[in-house]
Amino acid sequence: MHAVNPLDDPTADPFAIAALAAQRIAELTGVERHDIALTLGSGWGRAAELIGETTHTLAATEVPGFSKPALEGHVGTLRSVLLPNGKRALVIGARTHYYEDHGVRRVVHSVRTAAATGATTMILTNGAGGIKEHWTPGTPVLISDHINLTADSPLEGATFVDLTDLYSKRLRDLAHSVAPGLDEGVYCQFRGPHYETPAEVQMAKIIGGHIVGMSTALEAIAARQAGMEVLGMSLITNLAAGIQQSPLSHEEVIEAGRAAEPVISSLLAKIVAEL
Ligand code: 8IG
Repeated sequence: MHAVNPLDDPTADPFAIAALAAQRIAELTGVERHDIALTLGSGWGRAAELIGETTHTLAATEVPGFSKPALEGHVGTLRSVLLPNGKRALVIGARTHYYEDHGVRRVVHSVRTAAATGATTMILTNGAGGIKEHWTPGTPVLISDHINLTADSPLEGATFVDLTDLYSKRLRDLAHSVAPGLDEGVYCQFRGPHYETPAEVQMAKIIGGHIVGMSTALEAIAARQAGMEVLGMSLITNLAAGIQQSPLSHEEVIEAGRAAEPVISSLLAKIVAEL
């Protein structure tokens, strides 16, 4: 059985579906509004346990517009977490990637839903490749800006949205205060799902990129459109192709994420505690 996703109807209003999804989350959790939202990418999952008390776990498929995760290691759940300071976090463990080919509306639905639940801060995390040689696998990096190489946008029609300071300086400063020495870099979103060629990595470097990945930029744009303040963090699980001499393997990437998970998750929890 393949359930129909309402976002696949081109005449549907994606914001109305996000509002429905938020309403469903409120019904299922009894939590009227969430203050912050976190999308936990590979390597970041444990942060869900460290930031506070999970009071409700929903299968993403219970909420309109969400779909089953395509990838093992990506948990298809939405959690409502009560933070020690009394705030509420919506933890999104169900990312739809652009390379899944369901269209950009499905990619950014979780972000729009988070905004519709009331969240004003969006924390986007991912596993990614590093272009700076001193970033050994397991290094967390703050995203300072992005280059969107998908040639796509979540904005539809003549919707002009300013992306200056998209990755909030205020939140980056806060992260630096919690974790002195945290590095920053410009995130390049490629379509994937193949990793880059070494020549493409050199291109990314020349145009100002430091991190290569397959998510986050499109999500960040949607978050800005929704008026949210964005914090982006990458876990460097591998050096990008050609920067590291050995071929990239998905298994190694998963393993690097697993090894770094306790450290980076507690780092993220410390940042969330300061929000
Ligand atoms: I984990 O090297 C991870 N995700 N595009 N390139 C791209 N995405 C990634 C990489 C990488 N590593």
